[in-house]
Amino acid sequence: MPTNLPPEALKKWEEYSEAQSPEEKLRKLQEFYSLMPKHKGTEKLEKFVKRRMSELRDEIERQKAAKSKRGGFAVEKRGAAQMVLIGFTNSGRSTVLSKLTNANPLISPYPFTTVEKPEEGMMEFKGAQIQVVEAPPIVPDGGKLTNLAISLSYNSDILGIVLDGRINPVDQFNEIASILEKYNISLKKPRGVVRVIRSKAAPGIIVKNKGRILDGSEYDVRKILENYGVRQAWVEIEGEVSLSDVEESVLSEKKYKPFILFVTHADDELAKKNVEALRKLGVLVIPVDLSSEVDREFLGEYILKELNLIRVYTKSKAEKGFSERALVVRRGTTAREVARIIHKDLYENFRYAKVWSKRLPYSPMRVGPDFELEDGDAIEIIG
Ligand SMILES: Nc1nc2c(ncn2[C@@H]2O[C@H](COP(=O)(O)OP(=O)(O)O)[C@@H](O)[C@H]2O)c(=O)[nH]1
Ligand SMILES: [Mg+2]
Repeated sequence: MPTNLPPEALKKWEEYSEAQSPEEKLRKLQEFYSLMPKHKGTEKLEKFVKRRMSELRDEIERQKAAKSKRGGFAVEKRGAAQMVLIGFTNSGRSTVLSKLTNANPLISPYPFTTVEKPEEGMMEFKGAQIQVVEAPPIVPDGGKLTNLAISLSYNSDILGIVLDGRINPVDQFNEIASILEKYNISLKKPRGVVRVIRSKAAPGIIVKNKGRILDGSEYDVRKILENYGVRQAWVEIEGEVSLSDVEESVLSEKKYKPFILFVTHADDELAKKNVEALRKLGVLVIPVDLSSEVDREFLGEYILKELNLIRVYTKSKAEKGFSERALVVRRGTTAREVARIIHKDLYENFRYAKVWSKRLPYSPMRVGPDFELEDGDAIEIIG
């Protein structure tokens, strides 16, 4: 563990953490590698460094290739969260995208229509927006398209897995899950989760412990992250986790992704049976057919909940009503943190806040800086 690293190695690690381009990151990491002691206690770190170096090399290569071709495939995130639609060709990804958003993707019976550039759109629902991106199709044998779909998936917040209801979708689902697993994307929710959300908006390393740390304290968690060069982040702990899980969350490339299943051709008789079979897996299944609508409100709320996000409506003294657009923040965000997001002055001069909410005995209720907000709360900050 980097705790016992010599100071010059630690310094290099910091430089690596702060480096912006993959080229610079690779250079710093190579220097770090030559400075770090190599023994039993640093095995995990050594393995990580090697893997990371090879990933960075790949990334540099990919960037070069993309530049020479034009464009590239990263889709910049917008809205409260990004859902990437993946599935085999012709499964109905474009159809789902057009049901959820205002996007007008090319829908065609010919395989491999969506290849050039990912189509995207915004799904609007009460107060918030979720970005929906259609990935290129997954091809069972792998290859360029699959790699693009995987890298989009890896960077997404949640996956929408699109299955053709007529062709045994349980098999399709298992096949997709095992392909994802090969690329370090796991669909299985672990018993405990440590989520490190790095953000310049975090005033330091803020630990939100909703679970239990089995072999240490929140202080230990902060120390470990500091040692890995994390300075500003929200750290969410759910379920039972150990300090080694905390370390893993920074070192490991494996990522858990929540997902939703969209089953197309749902008005087909066979598909109806298949939808029931998928529901038995205990996951959210949204049936889709050409003639009915998808309930965006329900879907949007489900996604926010899955991602631990809440909508908060704000109001300033000058305004009569609350904002139509919600501020989407992490669950457990406090009144004072909301003030910080709105304006530095509000944060510094925070006196108290008024909160309107159905869950309170009366509204508005006067609350202090540490009051934790819930989905749908409305708040006015008094400075
Ligand atoms: N009847 C019916 N046709 C569908 C459904 N979903 C997709 N399709 C058709 O299947 C073909 C491929 O759909 P598309 O959305 O382009 O698939 P993609 O390749 O995954 O993007 C198109 O001809 C669609 O009209 C559905 O739920 N019902
Ligand atoms: Mg398509």
